[in-house]
Amino acid sequence: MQYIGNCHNTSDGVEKNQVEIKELKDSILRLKKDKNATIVAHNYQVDDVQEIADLVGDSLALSKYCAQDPAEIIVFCGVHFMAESAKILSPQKTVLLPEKDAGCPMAEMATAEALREEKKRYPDAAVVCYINSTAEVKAESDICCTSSNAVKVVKSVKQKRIIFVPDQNLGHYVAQQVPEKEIILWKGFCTTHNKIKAAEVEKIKALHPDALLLVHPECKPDILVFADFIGSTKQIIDYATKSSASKFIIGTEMGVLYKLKKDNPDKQFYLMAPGLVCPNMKRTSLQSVYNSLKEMKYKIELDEKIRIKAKGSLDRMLEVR
Ligand code: CIZ
Ligand code: SF4
Repeated sequence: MQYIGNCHNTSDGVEKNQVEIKELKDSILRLKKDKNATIVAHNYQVDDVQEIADLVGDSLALSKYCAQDPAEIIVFCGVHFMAESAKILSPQKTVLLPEKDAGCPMAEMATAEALREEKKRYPDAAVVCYINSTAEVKAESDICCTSSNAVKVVKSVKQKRIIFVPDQNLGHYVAQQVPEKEIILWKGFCTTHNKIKAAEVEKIKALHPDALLLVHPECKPDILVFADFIGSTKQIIDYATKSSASKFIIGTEMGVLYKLKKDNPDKQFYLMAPGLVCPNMKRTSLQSVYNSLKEMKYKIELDEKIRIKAKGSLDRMLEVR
């Protein structure tokens, strides 16, 4: 979120002043109450959207929360695969994605058809899919994982050979942690984390030599080597919050800075590189959340056969301890 004077340059490109923002937030909260809805926001959402959410977290925590929450309408502020995961776990609920085109390029790098071809090439392999994947790809997979539990999930699979889809960087990181498995990497990547260059990391480390570097495993291997800690958004937030250190360089999408700073007002946080901004995550604005609730858009719909198979992948992941 950029601040221009006392105006917010919202992601819908319309500048709003503090009074208008407060009014919009109040209208959203009124509408939410009238409609018996819940609003959840991913850690990468803009600050204002995180502020009005009932829960802010990672995709899995949000989907689990939606499944146990009594509200019949879920406004999922995030990207498409996340709202889809909520719908997979809560088919009876209306799940709304405020911005129709908020997709995840990484999830779109794997299609069910291409995965079926890969499975034919490696008939003895199990398929582990990162949660950043479409419902169709989840349905074609044996088990799902997140960036928090990918190592545990891969270790839990009985097959020695594993097709890991779609993130090659997370897959590479997991392969290093679980050398007893043969991991076949898909060629997908996150267009935001993948573009960070080692020279940028060296530069910020030189500027803050006493800061700990916390990095997301969607970054490339030549970036992960610099890290003091590698983890998901939740793990990065928890690590910085519990740590006795006071300065941190954050190697994931800038949205996490909101919670990090809010929960740790006495600590210093620096973004690892200016490019750590996901344009799809930044599409959702207060205005789009309002429009979503008012006009009940955009509804996530899933083919029931695919949903049940995709749920199998998620359920098997939830059983891994
Ligand atoms: O699972 C999520 O929410 C994603 C995409 C990232 C993370 O590390 O939390
Ligand atoms: Fe997809 Fe990367 Fe954006 Fe996450 S940060 S939604 S993986 S493009």
